Amino acid sequence: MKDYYVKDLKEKVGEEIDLKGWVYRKRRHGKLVFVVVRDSTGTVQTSIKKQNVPVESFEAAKVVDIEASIHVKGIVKEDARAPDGIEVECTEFLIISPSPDFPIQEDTSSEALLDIRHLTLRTTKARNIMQVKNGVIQAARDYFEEKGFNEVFPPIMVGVAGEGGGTLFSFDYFGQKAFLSQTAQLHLEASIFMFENVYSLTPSFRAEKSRTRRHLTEFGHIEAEMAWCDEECNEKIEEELVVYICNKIGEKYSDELRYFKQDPAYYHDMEPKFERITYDEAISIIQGKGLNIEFGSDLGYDEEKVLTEDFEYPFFVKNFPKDIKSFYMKQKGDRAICADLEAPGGYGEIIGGSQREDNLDMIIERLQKEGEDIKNYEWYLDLRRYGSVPHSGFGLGIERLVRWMLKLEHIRDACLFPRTPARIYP
Ligand code: NSS
Repeated sequence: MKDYYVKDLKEKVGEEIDLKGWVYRKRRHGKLVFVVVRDSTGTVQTSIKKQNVPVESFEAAKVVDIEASIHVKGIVKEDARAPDGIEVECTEFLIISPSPDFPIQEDTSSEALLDIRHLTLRTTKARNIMQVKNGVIQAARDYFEEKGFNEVFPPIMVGVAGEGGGTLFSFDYFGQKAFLSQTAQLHLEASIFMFENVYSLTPSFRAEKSRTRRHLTEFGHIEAEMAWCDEECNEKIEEELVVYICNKIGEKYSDELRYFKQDPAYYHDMEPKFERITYDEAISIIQGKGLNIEFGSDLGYDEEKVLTEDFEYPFFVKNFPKDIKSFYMKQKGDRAICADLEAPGGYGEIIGGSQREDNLDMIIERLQKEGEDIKNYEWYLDLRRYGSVPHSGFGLGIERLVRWMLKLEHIRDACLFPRTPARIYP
């Protein structure tokens, strides 16, 4: 690893340092070459003057390519003209590995950038997004840790559909049909009998054909499940978690937020006081905006877009008709005891949560209605047979949250290597 990182150089004025990184930009003025060096923490200008360096160093600086890896030695100087007020005056300039014809240009199209995503990751935009995503994951873990939850690692290869047969990726598991997990929920439900309050961070998979700006076929899923917890308690945990994450990002990632023209104070000062509206109210808001949605339909991309556009903060939509919701949700009359958390400004759903059905017969009836083979669910049904307790939980889509926080055009940008119906490469 390195001795010096760009972000620390401001404190090293007058000192001799050595810096490893990549060429971000380059300019030449006769006997002087300026190379802006990029590392994981930022960029800094270095100057290579012919009279200050060995001949080979000056020749190397003259020909070095954008994104070549380099190792420079020099003295940190104050320089009012440089972006951070400092510059490294080189005494030595070494190319570690060249980078002829680096394929990213200012005008490279977004599809072409995705084809070379392995190289696009080096851009400031990608770095800033991934930095915030890392902060989101860290903050979520901190929240759960503070609340006494245990993290568990549920299986990714499963034998049951958690979220309906329509979006399952299936594969052959030594002669048995198996699936990539759509949700950790069912296995988290089993885990509450050990830990009471549990959470997991896993990839979830959905064979969604929907090519929207917010659907992926593989996404990062933060899921929690709590014993002895009803809908109110569930919403409180969801709200606290989202606000905790937003506060932390507002506090620690203000530069990244500003890069995306977001006000850190909005996130930093957010409070856990999200509005709650009913499904019926949501339908009338959507109808009032001229969309033709019937009572009893689920909210899709367009509906959520208009529903959320005038809200300032995330809000819950509660009490969906039970028939459009999952088999495991507790029923109350013709409604499910559930709530989706919607992100404002047209971004839409970021969390799906519910109180779980504890009536064994009702679960069996729902599964049969959906054409599921009860045999595969016997283990899940056992959870209701042996010491069942009232419990609730939810799932938060990490890329959806990041997309909303940074107002990204497309959810793909919030993925390291996005997976969509049209993309498994690179
Ligand atoms: O289908 S969900 O609404 N709910 C569940 O999977 C529950 N079984 C979670 C639970 O209670 N443990 O998905 C939860 C969230 C949803 O709100 C989105 O934020 C995200 O997962 N999600 C997605 N993100 C990106 N792409 C796709 N296709 C996607 N589907 C769901």
